Amino acid sequence: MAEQWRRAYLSLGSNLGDREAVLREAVRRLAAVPQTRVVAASSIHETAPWGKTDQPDFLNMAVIIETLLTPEELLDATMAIETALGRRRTEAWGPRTLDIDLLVYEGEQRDTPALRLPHPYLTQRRFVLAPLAEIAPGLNVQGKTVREWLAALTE
Ligand code: GSY
Repeated sequence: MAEQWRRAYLSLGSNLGDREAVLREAVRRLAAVPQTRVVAASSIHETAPWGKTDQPDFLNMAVIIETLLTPEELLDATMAIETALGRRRTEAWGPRTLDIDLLVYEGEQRDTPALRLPHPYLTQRRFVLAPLAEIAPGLNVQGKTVREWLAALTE
């Protein structure tokens, strides 16, 4: 069967260390993942921390990739990049050198402890939607476009 490249949409965030350098290196490393190519990257947004607010501001961005990897293989690859760039999994909502969230994987849904697709917070977080709307405004997520979800946010 012919290989099938599929699109996936990722959110990247950093609020420790040289945040911008970390994000740029993360995009370079995503482009170097086997059987994967980066097709678009948003600008970098400075955002106030959501949830646990007594931590430094984040830099966030969104990336579109095309890949032959399964969602689970892609998750393994993104976790390896997080670890390589200094992520320590200590506090659940605390500061982190790098967070890569898999938001949407074309044609796939998951609801496992390791992976939920689409990402459950995607439609509710401005720090995710605003960068994503730059590069995928018309992406449909649960019946609305990213642009519409962003316009519907109240906070
Ligand atoms: O879920 C990603 C980590 N994270 C972030 C983030 O990336 N950006 C902002 N602004 N707040 C956040 N809170 C958490 S947890």
